[in-house]
Amino acid sequence: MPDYTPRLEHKFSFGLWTVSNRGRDPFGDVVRPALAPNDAVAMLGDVGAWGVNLHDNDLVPIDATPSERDRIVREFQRACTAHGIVVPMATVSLFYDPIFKDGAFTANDARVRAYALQKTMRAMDLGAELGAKIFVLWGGREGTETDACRRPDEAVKRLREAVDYLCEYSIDRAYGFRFALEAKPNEPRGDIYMATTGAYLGFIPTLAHPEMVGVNPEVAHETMAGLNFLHAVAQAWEAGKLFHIDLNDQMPGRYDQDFRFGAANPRAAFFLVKFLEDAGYDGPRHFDAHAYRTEDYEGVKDFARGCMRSYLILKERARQWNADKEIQALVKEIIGAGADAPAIGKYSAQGRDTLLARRFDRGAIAARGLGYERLDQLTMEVLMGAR
Ligand code: GCO
Ligand code: MN
Ligand code: MN
Repeated sequence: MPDYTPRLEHKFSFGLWTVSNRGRDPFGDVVRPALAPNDAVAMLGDVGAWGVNLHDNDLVPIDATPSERDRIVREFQRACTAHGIVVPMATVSLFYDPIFKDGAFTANDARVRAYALQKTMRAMDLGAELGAKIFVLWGGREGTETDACRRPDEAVKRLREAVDYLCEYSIDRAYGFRFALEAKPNEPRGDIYMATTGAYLGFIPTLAHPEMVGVNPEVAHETMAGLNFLHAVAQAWEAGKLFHIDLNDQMPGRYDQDFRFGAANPRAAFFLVKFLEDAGYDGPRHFDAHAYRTEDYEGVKDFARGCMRSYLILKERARQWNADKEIQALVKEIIGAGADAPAIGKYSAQGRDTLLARRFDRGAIAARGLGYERLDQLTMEVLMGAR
């Protein structure tokens, strides 16, 4: 029986806001009592997690005095040390306070934009103090209900100006942050700018310090839009931009569900875990999800353990898939098809002439069955534990 115990080297992290989620939704109030940040850290230590991530205000209330802030941070650091938990990522809440009702970096009121930068710099100070090296920016309120309010290209310019400014701040203070931009198509705004990970991958090269900026794709966010999350992750990985990842689960076309990792679509979760493991992604495996509203804090622990355990089970299934002789023979055959085709590679006059002169037997090539049904069934059997 393989061992599915989470270990520090697996780099499983949870947002402070995830295990502390109290189950409030637009239709009903909280169902769980408040969980103090230090108790959340104790819980994460207990379930075997490696890291905790936080928004500034998950830890420090927005109106805390500097001395209150320092005391809270000290006590939190003590709790992290006591429970063997690190802080790999920090972020900033630019969505909760009413001042952000029209967005933060893209808001029309210049005071809101300036305050958003000030708040983010302070959140970076906090993150750096806690040892975080990744800073996530999720523009939850950067969007619209009506596009009459501003030109969307103006929003892109404002966002660029803000990210450029924050890169300079990180350099100035020698924090060494890598920024991870997180896309979401909607919720809480009617539409959010930079709706997909791909949109951010197009935006990053236009920045002053593109090398400092990558993405933080989230399963639920591409899935809400009916997109293939793995394809977004793979594009980010291939571009060297997969700085962080938010794991959870979601049914397409629904509200933002934030289910336990693997709960809604284990098949998609399998291909994702297989990709991350095969590619050698070595960043945090961050669970940005929360327990069902039906649960008490014992249920929250079940939820947290379940996220990590499902990841490890899928990782073991991926290992099995890679070691399965029948599957590997099929893959080899599939990938090796057409070995006698003229090489493409880099453009050259000789290559061009060879390719232009080549005759292709379209009928014969198209007539060949590819065996993907068999391959997929074998994959499903690995996944379902039948092999
Ligand atoms: C959401 C987002 C957030 C962000 C978090 C970090 O849908 O609410 O996923 O949970 O990940 O705010 O910036
Ligand atoms: Mn989310
Ligand atoms: Mn997220």
